[in-house]
Amino acid sequence: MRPRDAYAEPYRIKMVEPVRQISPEARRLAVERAGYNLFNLSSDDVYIDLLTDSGTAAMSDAQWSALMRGDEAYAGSRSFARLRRVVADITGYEHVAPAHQGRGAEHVLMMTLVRPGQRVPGNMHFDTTTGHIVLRGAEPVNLLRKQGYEVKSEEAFKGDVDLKALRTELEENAAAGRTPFVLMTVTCNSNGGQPVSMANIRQASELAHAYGVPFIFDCARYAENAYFIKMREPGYSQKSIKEIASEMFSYGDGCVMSAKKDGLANMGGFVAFRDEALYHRALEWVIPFEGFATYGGLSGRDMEALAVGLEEALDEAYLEERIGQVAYLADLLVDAGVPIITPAGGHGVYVDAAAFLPHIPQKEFTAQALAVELYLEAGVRGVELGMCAFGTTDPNSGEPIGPALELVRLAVPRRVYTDRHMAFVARAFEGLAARRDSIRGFRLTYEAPVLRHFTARFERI
Ligand code: PM9
Repeated sequence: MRPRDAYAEPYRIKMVEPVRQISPEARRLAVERAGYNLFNLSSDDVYIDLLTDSGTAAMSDAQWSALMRGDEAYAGSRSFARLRRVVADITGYEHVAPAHQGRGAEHVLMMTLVRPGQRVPGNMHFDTTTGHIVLRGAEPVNLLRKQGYEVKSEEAFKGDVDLKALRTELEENAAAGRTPFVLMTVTCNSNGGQPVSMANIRQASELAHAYGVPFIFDCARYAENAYFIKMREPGYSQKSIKEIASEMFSYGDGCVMSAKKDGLANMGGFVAFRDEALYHRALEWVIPFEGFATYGGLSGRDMEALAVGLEEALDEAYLEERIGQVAYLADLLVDAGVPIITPAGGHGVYVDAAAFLPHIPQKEFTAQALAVELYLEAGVRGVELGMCAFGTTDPNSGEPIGPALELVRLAVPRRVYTDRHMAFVARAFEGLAARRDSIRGFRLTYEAPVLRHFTARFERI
């Protein structure tokens, strides 16, 4: 990767959205009202919003213009035809059904292919994916290579699946009809936006196919994954991002996408399959839950913006800037002594809350405590990815079981913030470090049965 000052943003800023920082006292009141859950904050009370990179991208002038040609026909929309062509061109999957966003696409996929009692293996499922598998009465099985769980590392592809474990999983379950498909998430969000190598994708796909099991991508951040392959995997440096993406998809049978990430759109998603019969089965779930086959919960203008965004996200200059900005924030944090997952992932920096606040036990929601304090310190909103998002309860003892990693993610929206915003975030951590010993943990006062982190409420211990 070139140094940050060897190039500049490959765009000019044409429009701005004012943000303001409210006072420390106003932040204290706001977070208290929110039950110490940053999802409950009003965005007006947030200065720099790193909650998610999903649906938060700045659209280009080409995307804004494309909105005007949106065809709002209920059936047979030409905007859908355009979106379908772009998706088929990138993925090679001709049979495309739009969905309102990623989880809509996941719902369709799980209802189409998963039966109660089955097991769905993958590198590491995202939380909504896990939720949909569980809601279907099946079991999500994360088979990330053990290197993927190491916080500090030089590994180039920490999103790779453990091929030996995948073989065992398939050996034990596929023949008995317990494996509906293998799901590969690129990049792997849950362990830090870490890339998956082409070699691993190819071998995992060969394994799945050897056991007669389809190989499906969760490709929310596939363009970022392709950029990492170009930078890091031997044999790919001279290939275009599109060529790398096409090779990747050639190993699969279909995909689900939250297009709010590498689609550079504010809303949208889709499922796409190589097999037409599978697509028709999926439509049985698209139509009742998402909408007719040619809009799937999206307006024509959404589909136009998405069709343009999918192509823009393949631009190498854009990807260099995007991934370079995340790496820049990571470098600033490392220089400030903040423990983070290294190497930095594609869409955000993941702070190791357990190492930053070692005095707060995981069952007291260490990462939640750090996320709340970061907001109080500077009005910066990150997101907890730890005990609240991924914790479970031991059915026998009733004791909480924490995930391997206790993280706060600082997700960087695409084309939205400048490097000075990043510098401000890093500086906020210096303030936090100075008073870290006084930071306390939380206990839950409310939790929903699935995806509890979106609506949980807490009180301070
Ligand atoms: N990811 C994220 O912030 C948005 C929800 S949590 C604030 O990382 C993958 C890999 C995702 C993902 C969402 C979804 C669901 C599926 N797979 O949010 O429904 O990272 O469009 O997508 C979020 P939707």
